[in-house]
Amino acid sequence: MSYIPLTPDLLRHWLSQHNALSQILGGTPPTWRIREVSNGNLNLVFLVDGLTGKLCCKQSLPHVRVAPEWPMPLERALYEARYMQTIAPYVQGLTPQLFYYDSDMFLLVMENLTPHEVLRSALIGDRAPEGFSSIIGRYVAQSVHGTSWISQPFEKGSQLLTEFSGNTALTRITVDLILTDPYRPCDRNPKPLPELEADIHFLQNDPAIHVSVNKLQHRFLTQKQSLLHGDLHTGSIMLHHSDVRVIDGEFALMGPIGFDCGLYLANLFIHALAVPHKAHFIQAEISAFWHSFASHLRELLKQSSRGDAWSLSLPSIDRQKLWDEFLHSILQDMAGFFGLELIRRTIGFAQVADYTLCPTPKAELVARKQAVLTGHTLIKQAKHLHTFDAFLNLLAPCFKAL
Ligand code: SR1
Ligand code: MG
Repeated sequence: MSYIPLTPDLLRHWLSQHNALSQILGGTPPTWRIREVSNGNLNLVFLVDGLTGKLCCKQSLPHVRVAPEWPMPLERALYEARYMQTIAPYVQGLTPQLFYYDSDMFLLVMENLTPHEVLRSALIGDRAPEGFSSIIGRYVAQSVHGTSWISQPFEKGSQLLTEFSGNTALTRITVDLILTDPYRPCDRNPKPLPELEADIHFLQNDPAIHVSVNKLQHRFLTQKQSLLHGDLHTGSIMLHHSDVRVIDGEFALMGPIGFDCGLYLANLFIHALAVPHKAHFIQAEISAFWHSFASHLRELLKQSSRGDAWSLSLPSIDRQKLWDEFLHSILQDMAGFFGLELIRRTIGFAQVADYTLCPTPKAELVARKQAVLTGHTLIKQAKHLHTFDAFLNLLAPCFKAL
């Protein structure tokens, strides 16, 4: 079949032509229950239930789903498939299984995660269990270590650069929406609450913040440390009790490790700003993420010796110093990208549903102002951070006020 955006009936026909997938579903095609459940910004998503099994089908559209006037190449599905295949050996069980990729239809067929729910919805509905962030910390450590120059010969890293450097359409979204638009007047930025206009004017006219944002742009584009998920927010994670899965790797690219960390933590933090009584819960998740990430990464570094970076053996004290410096630079990147994500989710094109939890317009304004102020502080202070506690201290004024 050549590319056509799917409907439930077209998908039923397509699935009926693919034996292995039809067998997973069981029964006959007319008995399959197919529901469109698209709710992200970009793609079509269908859930299919059969007699004996179920599937999830995700297809690229030739435009942004929520903004049909914004054209978007279809190849993002290919990069998502590649990302899933590349990291699967390192993150055992923390992603859905990919069953099939159709390069003509730009269609992924994968494990249907039920009764899992999207972490952002679970947080909003107050159903997220404690401790999920330790698992995300492990996921990030395993995926970035496995695809780094430290754990594998440089030829493999070069191959990853080749395989993912073409993901320019989605990287362009990140460059514009996260790293640029909030800091300049731009038609894509939605009209802000009037009370936020002064804060935004300041962000768009402060040379000191522009210097720091410029440096983060440069790090994002030049520090090809590992294969990143590239859009690791609470909408890119599904869970059911302790079964946590990372989904939606279509923004994958080689980049600075702190980018995945910063995006994830900023989205958690916004939830605490919107729902102040959950501040302690969120603060514990933020700490759990970092401690899990850092300890798993150290453990993996201890085991690895196959990379062309760090290939020479060192006395233990020098090796520890090398790891400390590595984690330290990840922490600084994490803080900077955390600040950028806080700001773009608050005043940029793709905002987050967590703010709808604020009980009054006044409460929402306070939450948004705190996000902008904290983002501003983090972007400027990131380079001066030496410990995770110092990072937490920059968030502390908000946590204390909540
Ligand atoms: C036009 S896409 C907007 C946002 O949605 C995705 O989930 C990414 O976060 C992107 O920045
Ligand atoms: Mg997504």
